[in-house]
Amino acid sequence: MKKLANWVFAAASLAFCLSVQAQNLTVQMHLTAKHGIGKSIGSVTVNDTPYGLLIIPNLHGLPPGLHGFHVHTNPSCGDIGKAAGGHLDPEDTDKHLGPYNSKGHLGDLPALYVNSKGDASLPILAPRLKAEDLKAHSLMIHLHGDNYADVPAKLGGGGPRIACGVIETPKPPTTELTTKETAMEKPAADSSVTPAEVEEAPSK
Ligand SMILES: [Cu+2]
Repeated sequence: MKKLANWVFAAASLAFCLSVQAQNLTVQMHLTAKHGIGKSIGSVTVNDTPYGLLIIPNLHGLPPGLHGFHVHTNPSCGDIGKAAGGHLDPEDTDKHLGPYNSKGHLGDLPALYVNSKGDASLPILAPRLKAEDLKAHSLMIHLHGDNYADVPAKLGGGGPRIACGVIETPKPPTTELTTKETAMEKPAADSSVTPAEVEEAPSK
C-alpha cells in the first residue's frame, strides 16, 4: 500500500513539474509595414525566472532612445502593426499602468532602451508575466517612450508601432495539440481596433 502511495506521489510530482516548467521563447522581430512584414531587426528571447519574465532583446536598426514595449493581443503584425490589436488585457482592466501594477494591462512591459547605434541588448524584467502568457500574441515596439499611465496621453503616450514580432506557439513535443490550436483560432478581441487607433493619436 505504501508503495502505491509513493508511486502516486511520484507521478503527481512529475505532472506538477511538467505543468509549471519554466519556459523560454524566441520571437523574431521585424519593422512594421503596410503590406506583409518589414525588414528583420533581430530577435527577443523571453525566459521564465523566479523574479518574473526576463526579456532579452537582441535588436538592431532601431531609433536610439526609450521606446514603449508591450505584448499586444493578436498574433499578427500587419497594417503597420495595427493588426496586433490593443495591449494584452485578459482581465479587461482597460488601463495602461505599466509593468508593476496588477490593476492594468498584463501586456505592459518595461520600456526598451536602444543605444546610440540603434541596438537594444539591455534585458528587462516583467514580474507579472510568464512565457506561457505570451503565446499566440505579439510583441510591439513603439516610437518614443512610455510613462506607464493613461495621462497626459492614453497608453503611455507611445507613438507609432515601429517594430513587431508574432509570438508563435511552438509545437508541443507530445500529443496535446488540440487545445492550443483551438485557442489560436479564437477570433480577435473586438476591442482591438480602438486601442490601436487611440495609441497612434499622439504621433504627428
Ligand atoms: Cu503597444
